[in-house]
Amino acid sequence: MEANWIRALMVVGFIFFPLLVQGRVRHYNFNVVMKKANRLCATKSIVTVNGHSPGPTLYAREGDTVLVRVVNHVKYNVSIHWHGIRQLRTGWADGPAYIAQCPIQPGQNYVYNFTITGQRGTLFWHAHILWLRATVHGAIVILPKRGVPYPFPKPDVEQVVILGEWWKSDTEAVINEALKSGLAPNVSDAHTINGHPGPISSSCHTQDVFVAVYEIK
Ligand SMILES: *[C@@H]1O[C@H](CO)[C@@H](O)[C@H](O)[C@H]1NC(C)=O
Ligand SMILES: *[C@@H]1O[C@H](CO)[C@@H](O)[C@H](O)[C@H]1NC(C)=O
Ligand SMILES: *[C@@H]1O[C@H](CO)[C@@H](O)[C@H](O)[C@H]1NC(C)=O
Ligand SMILES: [Cu+2]
Repeated sequence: MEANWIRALMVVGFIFFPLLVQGRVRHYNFNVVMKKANRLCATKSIVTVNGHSPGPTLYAREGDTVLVRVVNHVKYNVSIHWHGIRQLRTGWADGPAYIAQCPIQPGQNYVYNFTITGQRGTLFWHAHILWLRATVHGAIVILPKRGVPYPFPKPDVEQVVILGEWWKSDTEAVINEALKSGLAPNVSDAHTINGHPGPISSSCHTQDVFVAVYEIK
């Protein structure tokens, strides 16, 4: 009787222990699409992930496997780099175009498949071809394994802050002009926090302001 119990426990352990150690699989869909954006009293079309810039925040725990299916709906070749992620035997998921992979061509897709090992904190992802990273970027939040505390007191709230830049001109036109002339590319028109330059102009700043609402318990 007792032996049966032990055997049953062992079977359960063999099934669930690897799940605990290996972590979960996190699925994300990145649709690379054009989107009209209004900043600094001007509208232009930008390359985005899922219509947002910055794009979606990836959440994972240490030990999780991340699967990101990137579908390219724009006219540019695209690749995405997972900045700071250690690619252990998954070099083809790292992202730099023409270094780790051929870029994803218009109408094509690619699945990035990597496991997060031995690191936690907030990193970021960005396009790794042309100047698409100007608008194609976002955060990766890696939480400790379940049950493992932060190495500091638990914060009341957490907010991802992404510092960026905004050009009124098309950013591909900016870099192409620089490559042709051999001069430095034009400097940006504003710095941004989470994609918003702030209320620089008095009249039309509806999309220029970043707002965060917190409820402190
Ligand atoms: C797009 O990438 C493919 C390889 O994936 C390459 O053959 C092609 O020349 C690239 N197109 C442009 C416009 O760079
Ligand atoms: C991701 O990679 C793992 C390990 O190499 C493999 O077992 C799994 O089938 C891959 N998943 C997909 C969806 O490509
Ligand atoms: C770069 O700046 C110069 C000088 O202001 C301007 O004439 C040019 O149109 C700009 N280029 C782009 C691509 O916006
Ligand atoms: Cu990078």
